[in-house]
Amino acid sequence: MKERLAKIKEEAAQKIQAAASMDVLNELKVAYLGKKGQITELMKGMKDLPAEEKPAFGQMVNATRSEIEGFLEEMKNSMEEKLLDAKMKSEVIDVTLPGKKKELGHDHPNNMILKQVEEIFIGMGYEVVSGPEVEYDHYNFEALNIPANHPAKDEQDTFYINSDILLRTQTSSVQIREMEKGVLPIKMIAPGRVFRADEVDATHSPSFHQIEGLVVDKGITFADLKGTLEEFCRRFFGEDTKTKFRPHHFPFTEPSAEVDVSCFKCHGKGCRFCKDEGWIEILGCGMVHPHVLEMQGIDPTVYSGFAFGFGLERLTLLKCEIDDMRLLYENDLRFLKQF
Ligand code: 2NL
Repeated sequence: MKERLAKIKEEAAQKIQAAASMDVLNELKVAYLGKKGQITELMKGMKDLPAEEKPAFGQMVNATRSEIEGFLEEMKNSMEEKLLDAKMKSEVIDVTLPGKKKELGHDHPNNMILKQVEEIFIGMGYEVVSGPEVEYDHYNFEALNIPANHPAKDEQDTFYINSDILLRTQTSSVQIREMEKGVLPIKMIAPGRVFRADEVDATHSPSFHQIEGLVVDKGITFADLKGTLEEFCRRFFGEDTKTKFRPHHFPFTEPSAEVDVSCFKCHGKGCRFCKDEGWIEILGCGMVHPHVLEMQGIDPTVYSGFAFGFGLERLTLLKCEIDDMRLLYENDLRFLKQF
């Protein structure tokens, strides 16, 4: 029996030494120490031995078992060490290799222009305020003095969610919400996305951006409106920019005007930017209609205000010399990288 155990042990030691992988090692463990392994089988034979031989036999088999366990453990450790070694070698980092360049993007042209506009108004003491894009008819139309039969309310111009809720067509709703809060004076701009049921072409898109401005305080006059917008135009288009206020009509302002700036390209001589007119139309404005103030609980005999609105894309196309609005939405890097 002693010889048999010695032989098993020797054979196990050899096979374990020669094992080429963890899998083989595990198979050997099962073959010797498993439920049907050689050592276990030997133990099972113990019941046929005379009682006095059992303890010595048991001790011998257990000793062999521990030794084989020791061989397995040792081999396992050395294998793990080798695997780790190989892994370390394969993952060596060559710190002398040139680094991978991180491509840094930049603002979208629309955002560059938005930041320029915001900067100018913040410099004049304005607050930048935002509000919901999905809006109640009340804030988008009614509170702005736009009657139910107004053409802008036509389903062909406005995206309705239901008869009461729509996608805002102007950011004026943000300013109505601000007036509704009842904290005066107000000096704010409201930039944001607006929606109109327009077909896509070089100058139209069903979703574009607007920047509206509102000032409400005691003693605000058309002179304040004019001075503010002239100053904005000079800062944005250049110091020598001239402005022209043409009478216009909006339901929410009275009086109302549209503003043209002298062409910043040809300085009024006529070129393709101004379509040979020397002037470029850029915004609409006016004194807030007394009824619009009244509807928000602001007394028009004590307070007055002016408001204005322009399209962000229009400014971007002009300032960045882009001739098709669709380019702003296609996210073609070849286009975007030019700015
Ligand atoms: C345009 C004209 C304009 C306003 C927007 C406004 C807002 C309130 C009250 C009164 Cl809360 N008016 N906004 C006023 C005049 C013109 O935008 O041509 N936009 C592209």
